[in-house]
Amino acid sequence: MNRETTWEKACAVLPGGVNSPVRAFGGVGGIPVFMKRSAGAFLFDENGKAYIDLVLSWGPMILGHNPPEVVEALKDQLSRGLSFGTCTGAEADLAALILNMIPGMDMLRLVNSGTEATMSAVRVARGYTGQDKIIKFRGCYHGHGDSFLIQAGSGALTHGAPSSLGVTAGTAGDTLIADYNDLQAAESLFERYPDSIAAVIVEPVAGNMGVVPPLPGFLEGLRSLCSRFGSVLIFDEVMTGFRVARGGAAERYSVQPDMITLGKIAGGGLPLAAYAGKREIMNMVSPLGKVYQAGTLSGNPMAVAAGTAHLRLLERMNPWRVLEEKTDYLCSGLKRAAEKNGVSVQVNQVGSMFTLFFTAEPVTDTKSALAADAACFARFFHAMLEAGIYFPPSQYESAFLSLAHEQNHLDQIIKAAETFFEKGRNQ
Ligand code: KE4
Repeated sequence: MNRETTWEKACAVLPGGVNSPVRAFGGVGGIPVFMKRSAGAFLFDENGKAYIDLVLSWGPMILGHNPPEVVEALKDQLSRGLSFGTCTGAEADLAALILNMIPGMDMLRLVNSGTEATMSAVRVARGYTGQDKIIKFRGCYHGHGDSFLIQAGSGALTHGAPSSLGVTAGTAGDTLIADYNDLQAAESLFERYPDSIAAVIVEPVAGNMGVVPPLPGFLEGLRSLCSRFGSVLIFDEVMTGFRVARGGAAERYSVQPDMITLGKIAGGGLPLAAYAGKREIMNMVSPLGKVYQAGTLSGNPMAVAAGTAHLRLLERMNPWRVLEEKTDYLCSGLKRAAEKNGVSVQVNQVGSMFTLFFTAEPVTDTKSALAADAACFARFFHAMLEAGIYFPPSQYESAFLSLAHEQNHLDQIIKAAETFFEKGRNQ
């Protein structure tokens, strides 16, 4: 069956042919590639063509696809059962492992997606403070919970609906918006609503408008504002957790939030996420407290087995320095190739997450990200795809490296990019 036929079949039964909008190639045009297998640094399409994978399931596969230790742990759990809906010792062990890796959190609740984690964290913050409003930042994406689909990033930005239909005015009215990296704007919101803000939720490194690092003082400033006004500071580390450092961005930037949300890498490729907090906050969560949150498959044995094996492997391999060196090498190679051919690019990188923006101006927020030449990115994306390299299909997403990406893979990416830039110079 060819790609067009498969696409027609998918479009007949799935809205836009996909189960998540950003996979639909809407940001780059064309028909998505249907992948059938993964291994190490590679994805393979239905015709067996190999692609160096820079999406890595949107972040989770930091050690490369299908780490043998994770696969073995799943096979072992398979022999004991798929899902119980009961307490298990393993879920408590995983919670303890995660709490030992991230800074300053006392308890956590396992859930099934980053969206569940962020929705729950905000509900708990509202229950804990008795306040209704939250502050989020333009271009940040915290999953598809109603409160977050206002000026959101990721697929919402890619598909031109940063503020989704179906979100009630009441809900939207409780979400206050400031520009990312604009501490003054956040402070003004606190001064305007001094006793109403339950939480600030922020991607401590933005990854959903493309990668945008926090400017010096931004995270520290949010910390002091939340302390001053008695609001909960939530670091949404679904993407940055276990990615930019062992303890995520909280460790990398030495800023201590009150709650942290996690996902992606935490599940080792299976649906598992978590929200964590200081004890006095997490004591609000049912059945201890009066903030309700639940889930049939929360902490299910298969996802817990994968997440536990993945994080234990990360602890043993301690890959963060090597990952950063690989990404430094790749990003400097891309910059050099573009400069050599007179192509203006910004390469924003934190650890092993990065984005190539086609613009001469620094990208520090949504406005400057939107000013980049997304049409040129689309041409770049397809040139790379043709060359067997799978970048995220949107200018407003992060690319990732894994431990499985070898030097020759990085050189292949740089060479393919150089060929594109050369053509760009001659166009
Ligand atoms: P999920 O509900 O997709 O597991 O997580 C939502 C989420 C929350 N917070 C951050 C910082 C995130 O990046 C995400 C999800 N990231 C997108 C990629 N930018 C997931 C890909 C998709 O939507 O298909």
